Amino acid sequence: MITLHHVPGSRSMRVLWLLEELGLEFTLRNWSLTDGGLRSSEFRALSPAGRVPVLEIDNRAIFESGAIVEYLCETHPAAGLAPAIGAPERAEFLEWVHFAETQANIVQNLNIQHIFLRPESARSLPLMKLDTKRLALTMQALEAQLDGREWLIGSFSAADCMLGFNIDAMFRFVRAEGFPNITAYRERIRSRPAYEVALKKGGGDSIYAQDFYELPDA
Ligand SMILES: N[C@@H](CCC(=O)N[C@@H](CS)C(=O)NCC(=O)O)C(=O)O
Repeated sequence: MITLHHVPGSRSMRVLWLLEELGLEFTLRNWSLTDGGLRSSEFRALSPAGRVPVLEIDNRAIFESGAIVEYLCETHPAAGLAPAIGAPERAEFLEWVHFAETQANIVQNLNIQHIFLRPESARSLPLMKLDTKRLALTMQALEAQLDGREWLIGSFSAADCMLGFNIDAMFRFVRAEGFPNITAYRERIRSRPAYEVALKKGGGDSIYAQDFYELPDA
């Protein structure tokens, strides 16, 4: 019995998508970012920092999306969604699994500044500018990695589930012009049946009310 603790549209989408790619049966338990549930003792017993995702599997609960993704790949090697431990290609796979989280943290800062912080006077324009530049740098790195590749490490892997989650959000803060490889990659992701099923099961409303968030005037 596998249970994914999930918030629609959050990093738990990575795990939801991977579970679908692996064809595993699981139960979804939905939580909210705003009703205090993630701070409850019940949830903190599963995730000490009160964050999703958490995956209950094999008689334990695993937190941190990257750890869950690596664990699922290691315990389902026949699916071929990660190079084997010790294989030469493994390092590149791990780089992109963890790069995805570096990038997601920058996106999260921008979400806080542009969307969640109220009143608007509480925002920091220097931080917003800095994080927009840092996000653009990660996108340049991604654009270069995808040059001549359909997927991050060549063939589809769980690193794509980690990073694919970021794409919709990154284009809210940095315009897509100049990133043709990422734009085409997004289309390839959207055309994966498992991704489509994952979105249907766990998508929910987006936090974004606008297609694009300009930096406020200085
Ligand atoms: N590095 C963690 C980050 C998890 C994380 O920050 N999740 C967000 C949702 S995307 C969350 O649960 N936020 C709740 C909070 O900060 O209170 C991972 O990849 O699992």
